[in-house]
Amino acid sequence: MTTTITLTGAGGQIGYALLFRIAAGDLLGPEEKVRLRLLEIPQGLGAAEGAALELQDGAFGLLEQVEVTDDPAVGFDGADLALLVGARPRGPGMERGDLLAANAGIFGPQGAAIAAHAADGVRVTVVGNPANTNALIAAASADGVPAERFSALTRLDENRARAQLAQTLAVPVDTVRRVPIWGNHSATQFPDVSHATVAGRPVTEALETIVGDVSVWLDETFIPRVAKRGAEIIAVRGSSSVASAANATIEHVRDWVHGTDDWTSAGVVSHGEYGVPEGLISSFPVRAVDGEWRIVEGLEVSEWARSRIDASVAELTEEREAVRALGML
Ligand code: NAX
Repeated sequence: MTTTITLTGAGGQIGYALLFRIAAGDLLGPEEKVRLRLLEIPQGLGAAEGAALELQDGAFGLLEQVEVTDDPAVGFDGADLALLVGARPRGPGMERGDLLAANAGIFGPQGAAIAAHAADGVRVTVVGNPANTNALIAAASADGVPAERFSALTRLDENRARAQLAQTLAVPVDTVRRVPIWGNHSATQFPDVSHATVAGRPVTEALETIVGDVSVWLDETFIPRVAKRGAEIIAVRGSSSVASAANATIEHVRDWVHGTDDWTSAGVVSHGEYGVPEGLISSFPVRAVDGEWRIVEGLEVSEWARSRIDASVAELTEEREAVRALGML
């Protein structure tokens, strides 16, 4: 079988890190052939074409075809999976409203092109920021494609949270499980350790002997560290997260397609779960079953967690209102 994958922003940094892993089979496994459609804006075509030449030189057995285009109708043609990575970054002096409007101008038409040209079962992952609201705009513009087929990346935040816990507890990262991200992929996000386990034991219990007052550590150290990790990477590296973002994107899409054996996090459409207003694309604890994200329901939410979730969801509501006020939703 061959899967058609459309990558927007293919000439950018994350695009470059993603392409070779997809071609090597990291996304869909060693049996599934892939056809890549690289969608860019005219200024990014050269970089995408260069990446396509390098893909050719990789002589990847799974890679059937690579097409580079700046036409969304061609780019999304027959797409089974769409990875929307290209976005407008915040420029100097740009207000939040300007950023939302600029991105609505990208994700609205892309949503419409997906509805018109992609394969029937298309699944869309939005990485480009502001990821949750961009996903909302794309979904709203994709007539006839269920909103459940759109999701926003918060897996990088979850991976950062699990890695911080593993480092603090001095344990292998894969023993730390169930650390969902709630809300927006932004500084208001809530990485939640309430139900997390380390080698089967509650993380909060394991933390007590190491950090002392766990709630103070969570509020003052852990949550800010995870929420501001992107800024930390920029400060240290001189450039934003790239390979870790590509890795999280691979894990997100692979899990969506192949299923999960435990919880993970993704920005998915709310049907009112946990009091999140219907229609928002908010991050939740999720499982992937039969190619669909399923929100993990029935979890106990403490008053403290509730206030954290509410604050991030309030920001998502404001973003939706701002886009509506611009007449773009
Ligand atoms: P780059 O600036 O390196 O690349 C972006 C590429 O997108 C450029 O080549 C540009 O020409 C292209 N592009 C812009 N508008 C386009 C359009 N309408 N159609 C197709 N292509 C278009 O950024 P990069 O470092 O690759 O980051 C990409 C996006 O990921 C940014 O919005 C960034 O903020 C976001 N991130 C999201 C993360 C997440 O966890 N959700 C984490 C990493 C990253 O910060």
